Amino acid sequence: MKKVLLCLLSSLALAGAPVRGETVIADVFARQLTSLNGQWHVIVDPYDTGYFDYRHHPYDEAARISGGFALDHQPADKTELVEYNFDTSPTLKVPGDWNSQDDKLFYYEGSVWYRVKFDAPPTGPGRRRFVYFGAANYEADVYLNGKKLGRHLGGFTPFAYEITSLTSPKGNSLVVRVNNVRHAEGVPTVNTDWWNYGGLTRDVLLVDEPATFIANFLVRLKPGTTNTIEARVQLDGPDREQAVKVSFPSLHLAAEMTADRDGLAQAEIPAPNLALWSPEHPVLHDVEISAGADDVKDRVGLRTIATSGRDILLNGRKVFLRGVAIHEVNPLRGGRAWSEADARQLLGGAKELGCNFVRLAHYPHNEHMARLADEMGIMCWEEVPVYWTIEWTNADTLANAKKQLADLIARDQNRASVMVWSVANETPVSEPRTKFLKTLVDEARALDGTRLISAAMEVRTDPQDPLRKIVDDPFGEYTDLCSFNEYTGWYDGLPEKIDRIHWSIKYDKPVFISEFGGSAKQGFHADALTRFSEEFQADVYRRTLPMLEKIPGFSGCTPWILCDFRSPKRLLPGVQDGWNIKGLVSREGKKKLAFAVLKNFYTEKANQ
Ligand code: GCB
Repeated sequence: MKKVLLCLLSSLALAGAPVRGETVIADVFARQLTSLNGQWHVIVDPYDTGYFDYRHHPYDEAARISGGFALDHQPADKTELVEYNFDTSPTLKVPGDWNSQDDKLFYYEGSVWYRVKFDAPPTGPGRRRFVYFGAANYEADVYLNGKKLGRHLGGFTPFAYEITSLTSPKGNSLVVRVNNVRHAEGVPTVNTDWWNYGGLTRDVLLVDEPATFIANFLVRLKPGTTNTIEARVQLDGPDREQAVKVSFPSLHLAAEMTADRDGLAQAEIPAPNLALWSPEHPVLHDVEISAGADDVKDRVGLRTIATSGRDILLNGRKVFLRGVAIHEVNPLRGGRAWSEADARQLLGGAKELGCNFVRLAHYPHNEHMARLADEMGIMCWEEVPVYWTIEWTNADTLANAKKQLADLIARDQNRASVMVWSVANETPVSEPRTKFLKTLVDEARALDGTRLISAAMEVRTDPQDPLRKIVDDPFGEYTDLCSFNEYTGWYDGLPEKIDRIHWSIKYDKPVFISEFGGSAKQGFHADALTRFSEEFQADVYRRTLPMLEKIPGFSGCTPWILCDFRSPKRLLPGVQDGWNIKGLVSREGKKKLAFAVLKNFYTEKANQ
């Protein structure tokens, strides 16, 4: 398949501006699916030649199709100059980041055009078809048979477009321009301590649905109760005012309702003697939702999470969060984690440490993580990539962050394991920053008032007393947890300082230490004062844990971090070599000494 390059006006149909918006399809793995995963042809396009003409005008905006890689069909006129060809281009695996698949793309930040061909038997009357992307980092322009479906921003949340009337029985061409260039106004922005993996990093699926279908649903305990299930179902399609049924076969419970004009159906179902979800008993109940020709199944846990003074209460009982932070990377394979097997490996590591909690840092991880956490009995903190500096006064940046948060909540709101929505990490205190984050808190509470809201805040040191650590970030007024990252003994002094510090914490809330730790090169042994030795890192843990125990309201922690991970900011040759080595487990999967220190602490905690 070829395409015309050069900027010639054309009389062919338009690629044009976006023709459709995104559609929410929650619980996607329970749908009627055709996977488009596999080897896709790719064109690496550092100058965005397929996107801009030679005057640097986007072909999309000019509504011209000459040039541009969006189209993938034979030019009618064989005399046209064609300077690209998907068929003879190399391939990359989808899902997968490009950096870890091809050495030449290891540091690449730019555009890669992906193309897959697929057949699509007619949907039949009264059916609809969508193309669904689990995630694409960071910007994705999606075209089907030359028509633009839309542009999606944000590298870690799902999106779907309707393609019902756009597919042919044979030889459809789905083209995606994925661009991972960092932008000051982006979420995240240009500066992060993790690798900017680009590509179609999660599943790409065709989803077939009836004309009116169940777009999303929410099943949870009615707030303030443990004996009433609240169900909400959102329909999408032309016949919204129809009967909806929600049933829990193993509980012998069901409710029938009718959706309103907006497609929203709601019910409360009395449910006495419910077995509640907890890490010790991660009981999941089958749930079936049906509406007209559509039918979706899931397994959901039911539980309550709340705070009372300085305590975190799970199902009304005080709980200590024995956690660890995790990046969405598979250190052994290198690159982004995306599969259920990857999730099992990462959460298995947390289990082995004795964790009942994980912080999924610093962006939404793939859906398998929370699903598996539901099954394995691991509570989760989920986060959006509002990280370090962000353009706090930029309305588009705020809209972007809000959308990422809303899309994450829409995807994971039925996961009992998710206890915390985190709206930010280590953002510098200022009025515009606090206003920005407060908007996100309001958004999260409006969408889901049943989970704890937090953010990883920063600690400051008393200018008069270097041993006095102060937590008084004004944003702490708005969160349910008083969570902060603290690196005494690594970025601040030597480990012995840890024993001497004291705390002034403004908030009468549960105190959660969202990060602490230090770096160690696995296998490098020295005395406990030698930086980057396993002994140094173990000493940081040995001293930090008892110090934290003395903080009133200390309710849990997620030390930084389970596994070493690649970071372009970690450049020390022979030691870091492009890796952040604060992991308790190395890139070879080997445990460092600190692993056992934390594990022992958690074992004692679990037995208290
Ligand atoms: C932090 C950041 C985290 C970094 C870590 C470090 O405070 O939240 O993203 O990777 O410190 O290793 O310095």
